[in-house]
Amino acid sequence: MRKGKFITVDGVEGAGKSTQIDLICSYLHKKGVEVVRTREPGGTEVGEKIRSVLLDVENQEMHSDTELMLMFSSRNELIQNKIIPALNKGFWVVSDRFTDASFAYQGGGRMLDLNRISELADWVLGDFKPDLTLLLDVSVEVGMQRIEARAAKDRIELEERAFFERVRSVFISRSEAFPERIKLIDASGSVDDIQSKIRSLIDSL
Ligand code: Z5A
Repeated sequence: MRKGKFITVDGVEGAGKSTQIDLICSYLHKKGVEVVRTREPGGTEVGEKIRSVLLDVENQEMHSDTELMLMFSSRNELIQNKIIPALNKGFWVVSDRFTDASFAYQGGGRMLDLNRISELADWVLGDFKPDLTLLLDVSVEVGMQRIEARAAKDRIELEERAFFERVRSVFISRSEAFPERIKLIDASGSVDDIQSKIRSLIDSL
């Protein structure tokens, strides 16, 4: 029995997901809600090992289907061993990225067939889905400017700009296709303005 709520946060690099998730978790704590924070790929012992393989710049030859299946392998581990048990105990779960990212990055970025990704999603998730997805939307340019000070890029961050434009475009299409679940938030403004929009969506949960 699912007693807690499941919130996912997604968007292109530098959209401010980590920054906003910090604030979401402290907001929920203040309201007396017990929160489990996680991320994808990763979030479990096995998932973090899969994440290292996925983001390792040495793995340039990885086939796109392999990348997709590793994303879903990490996700399966996270759902079965962390998210569902936490929701059943009444905790809320906030995840930095989830399945929408596979449609955006592997479907949009890598141009894999979206129907095949849907089949995989059905296989791994069945009817399981987030209660709320916050899609933080910024232009690729702004997102890249925000993270350019970072020391090193991971394997996926090394992609060219057109890749991230396709990623963003699939994210936006999904928010239009699933407006009840995915709320697109203009994330180009200040951290506080974005957080206040997020809080009103969370309050409605
Ligand atoms: N991936 C995939 O391909 N398929 C999948 O199914 C899944 C994932 C699940 C995981 O990276 C990679 O895996 C990711 C997608 C892929 N690949 N790429 N590229 P990740 O999620 O761990 O990391 P990321 O996506 O690259 O996130 P990020 O770069 O850490 O960005 P962020 O969390 O959205 O941003 P942030 O760290 O909160 O903020 C970035 C900087 O901007 C920081 O200096 C902040 O202080 C600043 N910031 C934040 N908000 C603002 C505002 N509002 N104004 C100004 N500055 C701000």
